[in-house]
Amino acid sequence: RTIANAVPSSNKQVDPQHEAMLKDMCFLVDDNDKIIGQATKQHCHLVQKDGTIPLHRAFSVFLFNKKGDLLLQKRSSEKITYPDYYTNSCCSHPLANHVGEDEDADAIGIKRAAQRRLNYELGISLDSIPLDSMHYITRVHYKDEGNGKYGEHEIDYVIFIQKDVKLKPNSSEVSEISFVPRNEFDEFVPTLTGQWTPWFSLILKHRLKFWWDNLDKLDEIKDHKKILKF
Ligand code: DMA
Ligand code: MN
Repeated sequence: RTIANAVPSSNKQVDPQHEAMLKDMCFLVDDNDKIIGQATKQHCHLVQKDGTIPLHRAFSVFLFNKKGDLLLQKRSSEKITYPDYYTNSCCSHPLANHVGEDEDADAIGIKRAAQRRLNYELGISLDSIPLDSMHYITRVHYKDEGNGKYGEHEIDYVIFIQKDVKLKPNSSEVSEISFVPRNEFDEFVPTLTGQWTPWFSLILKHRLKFWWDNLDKLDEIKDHKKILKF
């Protein structure tokens, strides 16, 4: 099994679009995921002199097709954080500059943000991923210092979707995609030479296969109370 080239590779200049998105406003949260403020995407990802990174709210989507194969992506080389890393289907942040993405009830704000980014990064039409097709599984708190300049420190909402959708990846975000069957996953991972994002690696190490094996009963395994700390 090889990973398919979804789009032509792009050159390595700092993309003005990615630079502009550094001004987006993310939500700062406390350890209990209560919103305590807002800060630019740049500020939220800059590793401070003392090694701290502001804790902010994020989400990770795991998109499965009807057969139960998981969509993986390779981040484009233009991404400011973790360029060229392999990772799960789609990740991003709810933003203060988008209406309603701070709404906590049923993680509806996160689902709105996930729908927006699935459309932007993977070209999935909004109507094929309605908010009620998204399963909020649980939250994960993790920190990673990245390249020492830009890293991550997030409370990450894990969202599962199982649906056959049409993909049209955005080459400034995603350079490769592949749907991987559950029974080929363990052999497939070592065939890739690049690095995996820390959040994907942690979720894989601690929970992914258990969740994947329970795709048809996600309601039984979801936990909206406890925040996992990896
Ligand atoms: C950020 O993902 C969210 C997680 C869970 C790491 P990202 O870097 O892909 O977000 P964006 O593309 O919006 O910068
Ligand atoms: Mn982040």
